Amino acid sequence: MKFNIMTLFPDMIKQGLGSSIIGKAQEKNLIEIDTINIRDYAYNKHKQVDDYPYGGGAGMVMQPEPIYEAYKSITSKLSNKPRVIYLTPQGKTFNQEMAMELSKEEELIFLCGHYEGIDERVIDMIVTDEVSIGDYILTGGELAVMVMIDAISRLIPDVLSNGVSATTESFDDNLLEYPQYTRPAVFMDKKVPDILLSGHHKNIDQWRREQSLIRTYNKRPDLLEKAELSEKDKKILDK
Ligand code: 6GU
Repeated sequence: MKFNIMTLFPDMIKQGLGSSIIGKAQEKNLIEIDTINIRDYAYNKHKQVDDYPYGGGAGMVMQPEPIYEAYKSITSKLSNKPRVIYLTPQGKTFNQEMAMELSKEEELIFLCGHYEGIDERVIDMIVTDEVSIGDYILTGGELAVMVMIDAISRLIPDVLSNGVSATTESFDDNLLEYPQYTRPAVFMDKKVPDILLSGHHKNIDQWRREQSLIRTYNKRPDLLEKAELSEKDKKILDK
């Protein structure tokens, strides 16, 4: 997967995604993250990329030309035009389902806005998807794109070393994950549940399913409406 990010703050992206699992995934060429500095496509000698809003009002608006030129620099050699995702609080709210859908693309382009926004004409011309990461306002799209790239990349084969952990996890089937324990078996008088030390894998699986159901019921009951529940699951929840 290749991610192209149009931004005024490429260092923020490179730093934020340079370490840990996403950093390793780049080293292993499982993903490629290319930042395009919109300011490199400024069209006047002052490297200006924003201007006052027509009609007045507070703040500055990002001008269309540098963004369009940055976009052309990515796509001019491509025969298949990638989707262009504009990060905005006005977009559709990002979730696991969207992450799974986007992880199937070969290449994506992200557009990060700043200031009071972007001239509407260039949004109309190049953007295919508008995405928000939640109902609050950030200073720019950079943190949002980092959130999206992290969530998408961990779904790409081999990015997570443990092949099962991308699937056996919260939200995969709209249930929260069961509780986890590691050594020591007793910590400040608190014991690890006996069943996990029993070695009975079938009983352990059953206990974990129960814990997932109970947790989801207690912490995120809204998710249960979307979960696929067996008759046995329903009986557990009825108790
Ligand atoms: Cl994608 N951008 C900005 N600026 N603020 C946000 C957001 C995006 N998602 C939530 N808040």
